[in-house]
Amino acid sequence: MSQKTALITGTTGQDGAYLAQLLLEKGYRVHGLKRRSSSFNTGRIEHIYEDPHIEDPQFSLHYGDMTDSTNLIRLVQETKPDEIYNLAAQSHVQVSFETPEYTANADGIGTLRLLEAIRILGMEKSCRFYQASTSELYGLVQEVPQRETTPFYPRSPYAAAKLYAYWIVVNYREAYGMHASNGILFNHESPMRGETFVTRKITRAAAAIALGRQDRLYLGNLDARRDWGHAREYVRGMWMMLQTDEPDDYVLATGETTPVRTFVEWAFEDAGVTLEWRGSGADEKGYCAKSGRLLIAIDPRYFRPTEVELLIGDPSKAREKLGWHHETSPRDLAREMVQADLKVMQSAPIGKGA
Ligand code: NDP
Ligand code: GDR
Repeated sequence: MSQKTALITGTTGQDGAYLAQLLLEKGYRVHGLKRRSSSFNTGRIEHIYEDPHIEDPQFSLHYGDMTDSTNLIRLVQETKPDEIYNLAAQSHVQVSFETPEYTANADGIGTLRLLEAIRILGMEKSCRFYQASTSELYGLVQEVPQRETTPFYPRSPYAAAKLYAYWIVVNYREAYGMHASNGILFNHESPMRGETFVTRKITRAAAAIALGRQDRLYLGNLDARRDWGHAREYVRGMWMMLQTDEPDDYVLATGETTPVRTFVEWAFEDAGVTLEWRGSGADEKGYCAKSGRLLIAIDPRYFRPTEVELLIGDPSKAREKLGWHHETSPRDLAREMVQADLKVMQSAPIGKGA
């Protein structure tokens, strides 16, 4: 069997890094799209980076951007992928309220640009397509647990952009017979998670506070509930979706939901810091250490104009049709992330995060 070639957009992100590694292990030739940045943005893929000067490198990076269709057409033409994984996105929900037009452009129209590149090049039948869709599509609760048939109700510019991307993928599948699939993935985290997403913000702060390197952690809505799984297991599901005879849309989730508040408690317990609850609801003052020092405070700036209060996914379809299942529980995920941050923190300075 000839070697398969994959193109990953968003390869410098959390999922892109795990997916590139998985595909290299499976013997793929992997091309990754990276953005031009004024400082290095390849920290997550350093361990799989290959010097482009070596003969026949298996992993190559190319400059590009989801807002530039000329670039995307050329990239698809040059790399001739058997599989495209579209993971690139402005992926921060709160930031999407600040940059709604850019988010729509990169996350929504960017997906269309990539699908059109495939079509313009006549690759509809030879190139399979994975779209990084999201549980944020469910937004305001319509049904619990959420599954492939649950109605969407986006609650942010990010989710609205991803809604367009979801439907344009379905449309290109139906209109042009493309093998194009949406993975509706619930939150997935790891030690490589971006530092401004809530889990990583918490595990980094728990580690830093335990080591005496940070005084206080400011958070927003502690009552939101999320279905948190491990990113390494979710990228395996992405690959599985492109190996099926027929394209389709699948939920990947653990089926367990946890309040942000509980994740805080787990992380600080794992870092060896004792918390005591002070006040609740409107009187909420946060958590303090036994000494009485306030360690966690609520900052309204982290509340979103419209919130997604409850996510819990039903991954039955992926289990039955793909044989996919999660392994890491949210509790174990928190432990792994805290341990990793304690290790990093002992050898590197801490930066400031949103
Ligand atoms: P990250 O934010 O870690 O990574 C996003 C990637 O997209 C980065 O490589 C980033 O580049 C790149 N990117 C952003 N904007 C552009 C652009 N305009 N052109 C090209 N590249 C761009 O996200 P994750 O890895 O966590 O998520 C991967 C995908 O899955 C995203 O589409 C996200 O919306 C979606 N998703 C994520 C979930 C999760 O829980 N992690 C759940 C469901 C969906 P740079 O490194 O330079 O910033
Ligand atoms: P989310 O992830 O919005 O679900 O999107 P995030 O970790 O940002 O927020 C989860 C929940 O925590 C609450 N929260 C805070 N969030 C952040 N970032 N910072 C805080 O200080 C804070 N305090 C409380 C939020 O209000 C929210 O309810 C992620 C992204 O990866 C998306 O790209 C992806 O599509 C979805 O997951 C599924």
